Amino acid sequence: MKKQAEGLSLVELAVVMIVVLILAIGAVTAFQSFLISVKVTAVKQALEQMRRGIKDFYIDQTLQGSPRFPVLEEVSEDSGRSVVMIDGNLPDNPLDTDGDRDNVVEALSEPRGTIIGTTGGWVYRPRESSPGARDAGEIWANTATPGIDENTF
Ligand SMILES: [Ca+2]
Ligand SMILES: [Ca+2]
Repeated sequence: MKKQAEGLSLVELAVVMIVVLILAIGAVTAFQSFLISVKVTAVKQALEQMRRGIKDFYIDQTLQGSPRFPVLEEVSEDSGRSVVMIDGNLPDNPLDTDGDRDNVVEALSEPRGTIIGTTGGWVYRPRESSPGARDAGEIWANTATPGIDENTF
């Protein structure tokens, strides 16, 4: 009896290609969620550093006898350096998608987590939103990626 020709039939080849395709899609999806988790971690670290810097600024001012939170221009890096960061570099919001990822906009009476405008970056509240609110010095992400909601961090 003659042995069947070696190699894959068209149907077998198609099955192999489908399996490879499914594996590739799985790898891309896993890589994308890895990238997102890196960005989420970076947002949390940036917020932690900025919040610590703002708090330290307030403590410093208090020790000098005139307690106050930094104004927007002192938090922002636009005038050269951010006074709340040791190295003067305000961190980027990695989930900001425009060219300027460390821009800061000012919150007035908006509740914490509110997205203000369309420039992304961060939202900073230099003064209390209402008398006695005790929310001055808050900072949050000015972006709300679906499924992440980093503005609530
Ligand atoms: Ca920066
Ligand atoms: Ca921006």
